[in-house]
Amino acid sequence: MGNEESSPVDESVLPRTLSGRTLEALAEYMKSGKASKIVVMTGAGISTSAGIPDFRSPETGLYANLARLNLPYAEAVFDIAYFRENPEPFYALAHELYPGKFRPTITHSFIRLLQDKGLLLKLFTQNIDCLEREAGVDDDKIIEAHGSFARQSCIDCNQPYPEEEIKRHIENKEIPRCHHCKGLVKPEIVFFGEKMPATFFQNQSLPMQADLCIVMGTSLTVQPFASLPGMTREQTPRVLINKERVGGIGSGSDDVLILGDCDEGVKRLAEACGWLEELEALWAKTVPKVATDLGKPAEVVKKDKDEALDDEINKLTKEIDETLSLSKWHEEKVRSEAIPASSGNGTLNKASGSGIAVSVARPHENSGGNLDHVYGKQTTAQTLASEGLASEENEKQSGAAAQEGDNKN
Ligand code: CNA
Repeated sequence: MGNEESSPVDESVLPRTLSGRTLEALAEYMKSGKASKIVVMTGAGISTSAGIPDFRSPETGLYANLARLNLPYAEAVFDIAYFRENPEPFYALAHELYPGKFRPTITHSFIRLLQDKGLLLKLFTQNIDCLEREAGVDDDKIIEAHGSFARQSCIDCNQPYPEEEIKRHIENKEIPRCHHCKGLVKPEIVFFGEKMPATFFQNQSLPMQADLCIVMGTSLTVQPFASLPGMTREQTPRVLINKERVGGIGSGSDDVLILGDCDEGVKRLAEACGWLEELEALWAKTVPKVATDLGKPAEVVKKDKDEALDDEINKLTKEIDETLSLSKWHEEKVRSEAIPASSGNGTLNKASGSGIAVSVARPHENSGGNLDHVYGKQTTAQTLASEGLASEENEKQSGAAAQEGDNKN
């Protein structure tokens, strides 16, 4: 298993597999054909340049905006109990984020390139935006650890719901209902109170088979996803392409750090491998279609990232504002049921329909717009502690330890 010590490996320690802990040595290894089973692990950072806001950060303020809109707590948008009572806010958000509105980044195309070269063993992503799929990564290569918009089903009878129909409903801002039992339909994004997909647990030990592990655009703070790089074998090279050092990567004998913007990082790596032209050609194919399947013009990729984020926040704020003014009574109802006045510490204990009790100890009303579940740190990793995973307290500790590790370096 990979070494999870957080201090950087001593210079005197020789790499076991690579000829050096540099981008050039990594490229040499990749070109040699020895890296034929690559696992890639990604997070929100690979989609920020596509214009998808990092919902949690104070800079974008998206969740601060949600909180301002009188949701009982910002996380309610992704809370299954709240959704049952009031699905409109989620669908307002889905209208903004539904796949087809954003162009994959060159980093997504890099993953596609690995697949085309027959080198991709599996992509583990925490993202729900489906941009890997839009870049052409095959369904059977992707593990969406926190679910995604790729599938949808009834929350009561679990019947799958047709994609074309949900697209139409989302575009028309209507709430889809199950054809079988009239229950609510929702995309299979993992909400508070829901289990992670079984495919995650079925593939969790796959990194042990890998001969290269590439981690990109994630803070590696959400468990159990954050443990995946540690599942690799000791001698397996691991590369981190990220703005900051995370998850103790850099402590192993064959860890390579490519710190900075991930689009730039993958371009440098592709160039060193002699693949840059192919990569750029693949990315060029991802230019948005002139018309979407819905017959409306696709949103053109914004020239300026800040402009794109502002637009998203403003649009979403307006949508949800409208929605909430229509359903105020719902909110009051859920507020009174979900947060009893006597709860004092803001702790919300939920039990999902699947019978898995999830404890989310979080001062919702003081969340500062921090949506920690699918979209943030110290989530329900926590949630995910279901499946016999660590207790929430333990999760917090491991998150804090990872953070501490980062701070040390
Ligand atoms: P995170 O905790 O926000 O961490 C993102 C990491 O990426 C940080 O270490 C950043 O420094 C780094 N980063 C940001 N931009 C770049 C960039 N351009 N180049 C290189 N590095 C960059 O996000 P995680 O994914 O680790 O957190 C887990 C949550 C966030 C998951 O549950 C996701 O579902 C959720 N999320 C997903 C999306 C999406 O689907 N696009 C968007 C926002 C949040």
